[in-house]
Amino acid sequence: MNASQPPPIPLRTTGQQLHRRSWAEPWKIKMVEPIKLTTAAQRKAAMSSAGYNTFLLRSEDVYIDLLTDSGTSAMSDWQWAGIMLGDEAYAGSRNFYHLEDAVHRHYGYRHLIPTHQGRGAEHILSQIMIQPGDTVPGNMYFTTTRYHQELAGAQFVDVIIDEAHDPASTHPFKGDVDLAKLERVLTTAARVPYVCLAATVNMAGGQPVSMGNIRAVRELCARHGVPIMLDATRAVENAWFIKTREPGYADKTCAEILLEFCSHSDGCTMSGKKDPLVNIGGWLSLNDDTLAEKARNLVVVYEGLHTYGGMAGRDMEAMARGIVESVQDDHMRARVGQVEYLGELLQSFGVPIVLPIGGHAVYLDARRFYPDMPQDRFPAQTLAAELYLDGGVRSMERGVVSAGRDKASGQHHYPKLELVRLTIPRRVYTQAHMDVVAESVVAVYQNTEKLKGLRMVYEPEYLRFFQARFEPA
Ligand code: P71
Repeated sequence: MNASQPPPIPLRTTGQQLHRRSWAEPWKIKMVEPIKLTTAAQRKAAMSSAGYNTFLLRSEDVYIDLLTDSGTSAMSDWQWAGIMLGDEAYAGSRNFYHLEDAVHRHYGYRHLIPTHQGRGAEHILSQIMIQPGDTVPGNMYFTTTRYHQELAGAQFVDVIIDEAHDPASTHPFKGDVDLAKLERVLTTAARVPYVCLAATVNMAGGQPVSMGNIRAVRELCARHGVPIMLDATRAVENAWFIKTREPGYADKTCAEILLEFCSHSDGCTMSGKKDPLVNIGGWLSLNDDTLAEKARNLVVVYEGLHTYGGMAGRDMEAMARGIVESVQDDHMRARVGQVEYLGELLQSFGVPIVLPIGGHAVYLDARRFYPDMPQDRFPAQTLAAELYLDGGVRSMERGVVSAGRDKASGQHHYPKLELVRLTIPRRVYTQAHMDVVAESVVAVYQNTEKLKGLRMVYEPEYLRFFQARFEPA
């Protein structure tokens, strides 16, 4: 809690101390969306017909949906008002220029190429920068990011610090790059087209990168003449962690920190569905004129004209306004604060979670829920299914199923982290929802005995976690 927290009040009746929160969400609710409560029998039937994969559930069968924070945010009245001001011209929509202005002002990059979502930007970036045989170092992989790099012919090499792979390490910046690992890649690889730096790091548990680290990465890369491309999907959440954890930044605003952070990179890919508070959209930003020209050429093939890139004018307006709202300190305090609330509640019940608590999600350590379950019985997939069966809470597997198979050997990648992500949509759920989630997780944690895990009965060729099907082992 911050320094302006009021002192505790002794309660007259019991003498207990009432600790006062110094803040709540900086908004009130104007419109509600009803959600359905289900019975245990209904959930059992739904889980079975979804092949024990939470991606295959119908959202109407879900009570509290923590599958993802991607595209699930609630927009503000100001954003909805902007929707009505969409200029749906094919070319040169005014909303594109509003978006360009917001990106320039808050992220600082010179060129904006809109895309339908983050992976659209990853695709364009990978195609214009990567040549077959290249190596792309990054601070842990993200599924779609790595996939597009590999599709363009590159090999991905993880250069994140070791602490990131240890769910119990409380390193405040587990997203940091290990400079020695990076230097090794830069000096030995045939060609490195760019370093891919994500902030925060989703697969590590929503963990941030420090300003000190990106500065050092910048210096190292500059010596080797290698550019840095940021995955800025949750860079504002990253800025909040810098503000609250890194010496020297407490008095700076998120907006100031974000600009400084991005200034150490040469461009970014962005999934607008996260930090920027919209349901769909994304962009690619570049500082280099020649590269931007290439990207503008390619975007018309896959996404749309370079002034809409797959988005409607109204979508671009909502995102331009979402960006402005997302960099407000009050917003970030409540956003990251809610994730912290759930995480601390779970910790107080002894539930094994990834520490420190991340920016967009609380990650359950599935290995410690089922210590005797082999990884090829899919402990995290099992835990996600159990959580749904218990209380209708939908979560996401982030373990061996997500990691996929090694191209050469055909074997599963066995990641050290076998996690279930409870991802909090922005401005959507109340504290009572978080309490119910915690109760459900605790119930599942106390009832792990008879579980034998799952067997994969259908495995799709690409990004298998989305559509794979399972049966109880
Ligand atoms: C998330 C997502 C959405 C998702 C994507 C793939 C599998 C499961 C869920 C998307 C990200 C992301 C980062 C750091 C790029 C993308 C792709 N995350 N970078 O966490 O987190 O963006 O979905 O807009 O194409 O649930 P896109």
